[in-house]
Amino acid sequence: MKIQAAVTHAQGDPFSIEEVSVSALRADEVLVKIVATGVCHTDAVGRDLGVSPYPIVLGHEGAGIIEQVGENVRRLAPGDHVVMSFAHCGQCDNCLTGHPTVCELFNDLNFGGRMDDHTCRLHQGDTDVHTFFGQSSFGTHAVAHERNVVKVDRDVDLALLGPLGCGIQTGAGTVLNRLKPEFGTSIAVYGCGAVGLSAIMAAKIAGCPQIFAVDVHDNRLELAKELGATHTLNGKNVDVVKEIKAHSKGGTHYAVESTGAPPVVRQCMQALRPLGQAAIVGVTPEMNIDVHNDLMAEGKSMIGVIEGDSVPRVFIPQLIGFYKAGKFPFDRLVKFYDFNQINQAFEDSASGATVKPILKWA
Ligand code: CXF
Ligand code: ZN
Repeated sequence: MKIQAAVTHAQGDPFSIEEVSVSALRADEVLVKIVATGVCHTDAVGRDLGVSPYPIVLGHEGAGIIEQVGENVRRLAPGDHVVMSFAHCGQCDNCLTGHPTVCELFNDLNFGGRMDDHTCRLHQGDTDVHTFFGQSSFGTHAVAHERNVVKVDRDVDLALLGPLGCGIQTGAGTVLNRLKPEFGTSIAVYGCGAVGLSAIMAAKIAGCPQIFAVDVHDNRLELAKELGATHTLNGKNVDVVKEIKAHSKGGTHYAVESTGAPPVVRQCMQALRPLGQAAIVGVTPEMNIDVHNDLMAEGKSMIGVIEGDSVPRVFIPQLIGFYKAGKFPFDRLVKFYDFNQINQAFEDSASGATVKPILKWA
């Protein structure tokens, strides 16, 4: 079949909406008519840094309606509302023990440009067009392995839900699935984009009485406060480590670092109390840390977390439950754009004008 999709032809090229052909479904795949799809920073990385082969259709926060299922698919049926998440093999030890975010084939399946059988599902004439995160949701339709597809309630606006498949589960899952702060413990969240703000909402759900939000933009800090931060710190104006230590009896129990900026990663470690744990979720360039002073001397730990250590088919319905109960108002982060404003949506994401753009087909 033929679809319309935003194609990236070469590294750094703007998106161009073009006709693309989709090969027939394989037995374990589903065809999803995309209603809307979120824009994540990793899509900009895919466009600009050559992490996956070109030409490619990016997009990995798709939400839509099942249009067709392969012959082995029993769990999903045409008409189901779904969110698509990251690809994983489902067979390795990490997948089988409930940690598909560290699937042995994670990089291959999400960034390798091909589906799990190593073929390309998308083409333009004789040219292979590569896929991203096993979905390529920047199109009118997307094909995914049924394993990566989460059935969701019909009584929630489907257009809102795509970002649960990546950015939002990354922030919320890091707190609720990985750090699991004990009731009464404190947390600091560095960076108030979609990931950081989702971590703040999750920390409120977990019952953290002190939630420190750190950013360099006052409007983000305002929003952080409305979503649950008890203290906001603008890193441009204050000594973040000193302030956090002063207001948290010597440092927080937990931290989530979402900026990926080395000086902020260091601050995040220094503002932990002894035995504190920091989850690193921002992609950080190679950097040095003082292992003795920042980690060992005070029994601290630094944990890498991908996609909130989530099992999407378990965690995304839980997040929707919190949203319906008014405890997880992630709709406050989003702004809708028509699909053909895709380049504008990326500009607004990069400038910080929009926290979480969502592209919607008319
Ligand atoms: C990514 C972040 C970088 C590592 C792979 C997963 N998550 C989403 O965009
Ligand atoms: Zn993402």
